[in-house]
Amino acid sequence: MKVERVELRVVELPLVEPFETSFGREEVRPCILIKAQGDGLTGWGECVAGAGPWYSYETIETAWHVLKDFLIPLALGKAWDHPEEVSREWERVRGHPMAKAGLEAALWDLWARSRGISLKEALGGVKERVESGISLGIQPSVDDLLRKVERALEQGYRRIKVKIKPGWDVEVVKALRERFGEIPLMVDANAAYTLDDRPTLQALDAFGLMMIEQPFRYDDLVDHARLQRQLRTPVCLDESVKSPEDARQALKLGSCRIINIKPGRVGGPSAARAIHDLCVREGVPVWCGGMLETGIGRTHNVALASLPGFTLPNDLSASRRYYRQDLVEPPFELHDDGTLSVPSGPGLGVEVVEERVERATVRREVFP
Ligand code: OSB
Ligand code: MG
Repeated sequence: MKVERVELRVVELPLVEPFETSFGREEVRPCILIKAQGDGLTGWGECVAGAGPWYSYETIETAWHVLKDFLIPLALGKAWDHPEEVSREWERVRGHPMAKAGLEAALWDLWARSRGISLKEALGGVKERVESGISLGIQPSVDDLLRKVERALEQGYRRIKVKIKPGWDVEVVKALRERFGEIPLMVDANAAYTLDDRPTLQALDAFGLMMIEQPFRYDDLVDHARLQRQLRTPVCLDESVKSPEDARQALKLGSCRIINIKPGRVGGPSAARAIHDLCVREGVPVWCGGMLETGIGRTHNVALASLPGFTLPNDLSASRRYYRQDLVEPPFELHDDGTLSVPSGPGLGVEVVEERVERATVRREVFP
């Protein structure tokens, strides 16, 4: 195959409700969409870098720069047989996993379509449905959160994740346990704590949580290892694992017992699959995280989550939980059993509605 044309766009979609974490609050989700064309086919990818360097150092601007000036030139016009060959060319570009992941995803879609197979098949997925969990942001009050959780449980979500930060943690979890009993519950700190906060984390340890996600710094492995030795609750790493190599080191150090795999954070579908394979070998459960993706990124994530090692519920919720109108048809709907279907048509297996993409576009450039 050969990529002959790449189109980059920044799109902005209003969220159905603001999403607040320990690092900030989002009301509109901007992202870069990548459309790669070659051999008469089109592939789509989504780059999850945000407006500011809060979750990671990458932003829309840095990702646009790295895509435009380095990654796209290395991909255009070269013959290749598999997307991994192209992404290997990018290894000399240090860091910038979100920029790489968006373009690599488009190449996987293109490649799967060229073979007439679904992304699920292309990646080696086995599941027809993936388990859906919901990630609930920090709310104005505990009562607001209780209402949100009640609604999510009614809808059938298989696990509830709540964002925490100092001052919004033990009391919140206590209220949830009192109200809802032993529901599958976990917390995500987005790196808001330090070793000095161990009393708080020890207190959380008493609530039988499925896991505590990323309590410490976005780049820490050592303090997490120390914490994990002192907790019964599994630590799950998100921000700290930016590559298969980070995952290897984290497991070696005992920094976590679970990994949240986000293709965007780790450099793309190939790296995500490599971390999955490593975790399966090591007996470490994984699940697929999310970055409030539009239907394009979500479809890639759903296909990844169909791999056999994704044994825990994912941050893959129904389209309507994020956006009034998704960019793909059909949108993702939650089945009564709390799962989403994995599309089975060629490539993404859903239709990208270009007219909606066009309406949401605030910037566009075509290469060459
Ligand atoms: O830490 O998992 C996170 C969204 C944006 C940035 C970071 C995170 C999240 C989520 C939402 O938790 C997951 C989703 O897409 O449903
Ligand atoms: Mg997280």
